[in-house]
This record gives sequence, C-alpha cells and structure tokens, in this order.
Amino acid sequence: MRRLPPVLLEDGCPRELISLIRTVLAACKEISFRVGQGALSGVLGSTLDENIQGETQKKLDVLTNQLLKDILLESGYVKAIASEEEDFTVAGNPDAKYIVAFDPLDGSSNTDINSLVGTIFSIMEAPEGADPADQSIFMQPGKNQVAAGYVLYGPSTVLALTTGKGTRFFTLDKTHGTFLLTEDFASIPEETSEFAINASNQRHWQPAMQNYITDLIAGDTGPRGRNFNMRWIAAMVGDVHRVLCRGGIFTYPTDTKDPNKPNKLRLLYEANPMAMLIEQAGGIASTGTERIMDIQPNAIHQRVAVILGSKNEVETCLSYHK
Ligand code: AFP
Repeated sequence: MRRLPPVLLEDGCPRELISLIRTVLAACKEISFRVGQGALSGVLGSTLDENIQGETQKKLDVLTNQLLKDILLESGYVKAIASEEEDFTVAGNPDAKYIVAFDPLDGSSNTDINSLVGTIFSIMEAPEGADPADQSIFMQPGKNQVAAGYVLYGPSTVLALTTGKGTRFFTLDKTHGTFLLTEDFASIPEETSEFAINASNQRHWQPAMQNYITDLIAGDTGPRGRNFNMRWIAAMVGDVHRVLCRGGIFTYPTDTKDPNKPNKLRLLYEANPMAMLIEQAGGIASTGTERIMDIQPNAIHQRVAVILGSKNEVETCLSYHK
C-alpha cells in the first residue's frame, strides 16, 4: 500500500503543502492515541469552561486543540490558525504561505460513550504580504481551499483527504505510524435511500425541510414511492464518512429552536472542508439556497445550514427549497 507523501507528490502537490498536511497528521496520530486511551488516561468528561460559542468544553476539546495548535505553530508552516476552540485566530510564521482552520474534535460529546469523533481541517493560502494577526485573512470562500480533510477516530483511524484531485481515504497503520492509501478515488453513489438529520428538531424546521423529510418518512406510501432509512451519529465527521463510503444525504438545516442560533454547523472548519470532500467525490454541498463553497464568510465562527451528499437526492431536497 502507498504512503501519503508519494501519492500527493505524484499529484503535483507543492512540497510545502505536503509538509503542512503531514504536520496536521502528526497531531492527529497523537489525538488518535489519546482518544483510544479513553478512561485510562483520565481525559473523558467536561471542563468547567465554555468556548466562545457558549458550548461546554470537553477535556478532550481542550487537549486536542492545544496539541494541534502547538504542533502547527511550532512547525513554521502556518501563517495563522483558526479553531473552534479559540475565540480569535492565532498568528504564526509571517513568512508562511498557508492558513489552517480546524475543529480539533468534532462530535466530542461522543467521547464519553466511546463513539465516533474526528478532527476536521481546511487549508487555504493567505493573501500575499498579509499580516498573520489579521483575522480577515480567513474571510475567503471555501472554493479557495487548497486541501481539506478529516481524521475519523473509529475502530480504525481513517483520513479522508482532498487537494482538489479527488477524495482519498488513508488508514493509519498504528504499528508503523503511517497513513496508507486504502481508497484512491472515493465516489458517492448518485442515488440513495438513506438520510441523516436530527429529527428531534422537526417542529423547528422551515416548511421546505418539513415537507422533504415528511415525504421521505412516508416511504412507499408517499410521493417518493420507496422506503428510506435514517442514521444519526451526532458527529458530522461520522455521518459524512458514511455518506462518502456508501452514499446518503446529510443535513443540519436552519431551525427556530434558538432564535440567536438559526444554524448549527460552522462554515470555516466544518461545512467548507466537508463540502470540498463531498464535491470531489461527485456529491453536492449546499445551504439550500447556495453552494457552500461560494459563501463569502464574514466571521470566523460563522454558522450555515448544510445539505450534502448523493447528487440526485440533494437535488431533490433542493427542489423543495425553490
Ligand atoms: P461539536 O463539534 O461541538 O462536538 O458538535 C458536533 C456537531 O456540531 C456535529 O458534528 C454534529 O452533526 C452535530 O453537532 C450534532 O448535533 P445534535 O446535538 O443536534 O445531535
């Protein structure tokens, strides 16, 4: 099986970008070990703190954020970082070319039940001559990403990665500490009979999503004329991985549950990198009204509605929004 650096070199990926990706992965290998230790290393449970988004931080949120932050900033390969767990962006090497946005541990509430969690990352180039302390260098649409990926800490540790030449899976060989190519070009089936949504929010959704899900649930007795199955992992990284592996539609739509927070998922370090992986595997990623990767961000922790997955099913869902 092939290791990651030669695969990316063959794609013509710049050496500096490969080094940066390997730096992210060095941190992820450490995270994989820590997550795997579970209760043995005393890292489960919550801290007494909240992040800027008002969410209680898990001990592992804090630990994984610190790990990624330290390794990335020490490497010299990043001009600045943005993280779900940092109030503001953090400046790095002024001479570096790249900026990285990440969610260090997506689905962190799953750690306490020994279920799926992952690290999501998005890499872009900083504008030339930009000040590393200037937050606005992150205000670029997702289509500017030069690489995006996640590392899923499950029964095996899997990296999904794209540098714009398809979406690939690499599996961590824990005996040697290397990520080996296990699927070269992931391709999402266009048709699916599987959907993922937190159905407990149904009464808060907008009419378009209400109508779409009602028709899916009606199955062969409704307008769709066939049955659909539902899955929900409560970690986007797990749900998106399933969609990349066997198709499906995943959505976290706008809702009215909390008027101050109409959307849940974050654009820069959740929606954008997942959108790039999905599109590179032949799927679609939209908010319901526009392509996710076309959105011009206006804040580091901006949230957006997400509808992504199998092409034909996402298009059907979008037709309810027209
Ligand atoms: P964290 O990154 O704070 O752990 O949140 C996970 C998440 O944003 C996303 O990964 C899931 O799809 C979603 O939350 C699950 O939310 P519910 O609480 O609605 O199940």
